[in-house]
Amino acid sequence: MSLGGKSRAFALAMLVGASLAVPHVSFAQDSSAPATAAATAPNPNLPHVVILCTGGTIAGTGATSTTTVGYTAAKVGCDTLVDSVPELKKVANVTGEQVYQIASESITNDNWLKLSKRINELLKQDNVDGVVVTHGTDTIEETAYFLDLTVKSKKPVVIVGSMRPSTAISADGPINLYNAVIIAGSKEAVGKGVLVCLDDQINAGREVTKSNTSTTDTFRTPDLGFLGYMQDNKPHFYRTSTRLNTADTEFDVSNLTSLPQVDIVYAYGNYNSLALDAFVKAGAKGIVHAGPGDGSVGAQMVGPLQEARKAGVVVVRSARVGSGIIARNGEQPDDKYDWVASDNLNPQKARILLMLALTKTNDTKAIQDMFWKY
Ligand code: DAS
Repeated sequence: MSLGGKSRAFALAMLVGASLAVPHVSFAQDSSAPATAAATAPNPNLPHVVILCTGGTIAGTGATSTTTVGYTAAKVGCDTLVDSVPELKKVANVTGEQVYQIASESITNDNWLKLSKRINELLKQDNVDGVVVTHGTDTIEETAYFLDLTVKSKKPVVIVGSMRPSTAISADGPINLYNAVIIAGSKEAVGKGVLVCLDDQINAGREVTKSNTSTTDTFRTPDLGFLGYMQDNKPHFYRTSTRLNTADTEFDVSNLTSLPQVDIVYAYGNYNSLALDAFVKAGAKGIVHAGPGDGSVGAQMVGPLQEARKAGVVVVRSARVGSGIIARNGEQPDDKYDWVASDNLNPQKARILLMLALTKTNDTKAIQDMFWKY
């Protein structure tokens, strides 16, 4: 571990301790207050980036500097997290807000609505150039797609996390946060949709998925690849997503206090309709079927899914395989059964789009069109 790294981990440990005593003055702990420039006079030559903290490993602490699993996520507060990377102040005027403090496997629809509404409030402010969201890695891909569909601005929104806790040797959080702030304040990232950047790789929020339980390069975009690199303090883009996002989407959550219930039925050999029947009985408005192969459906499940459709539940066929297009009328006669094909969205992302689609319509032709456009 380099001396710099050792001193950083030590500094963070000190900050974690100190932050309990002295609340940092330049961070709006109350996320309803307008973001103001940091306590020190803002540098007019630097962008103003607001860091919204939500928890996760990037805010996690371990018992020792070599603890990289079995640590506690969502422990370090936003101001301490930001203070532990003093280099941020060289690239942006940063202000931070603690929106919530959770391990992201526990995220809820209410968390998503609160975060999207806060980002939309901030990006309406002329003095805010971009937003970074620090987040647990487990559901970054879902939050990223939810925000890609509901943030009504072309300004950059970059979601960042880490695979090692903040107290670990070679913690990846500080460099990931530093890179995310640079991207969020950059002109190059404007209009590219919500982005996810860990391990120097810039991915599209719509396409990225967590592909490994523990490695720092876990975020991948299957088949299509990431959009570009972070290198030497600059984003280098080589492509952009072709799908509608952010300001070009039809979804508006500003007046929503809840989202329609959509559940995922995971398919496997010898499965049955117990889970599906329970979801429908509990009031699910949509079901995503995570089938093997090209979104295949076991013969024993076709009837129960048809019954769910007849009861008014919208059925979307996705696939558990992780990449590729779910062909409409491929493995199943979607036209005949009035089902929807998820295009290349994995089940957890298809659920996000179906939830938002159901805030607009129950019409399956209109919903299928949304799966082709977003
Ligand atoms: N439990 C994980 C989460 O909060 C920790 C992490 O990887 O961020 O998503």
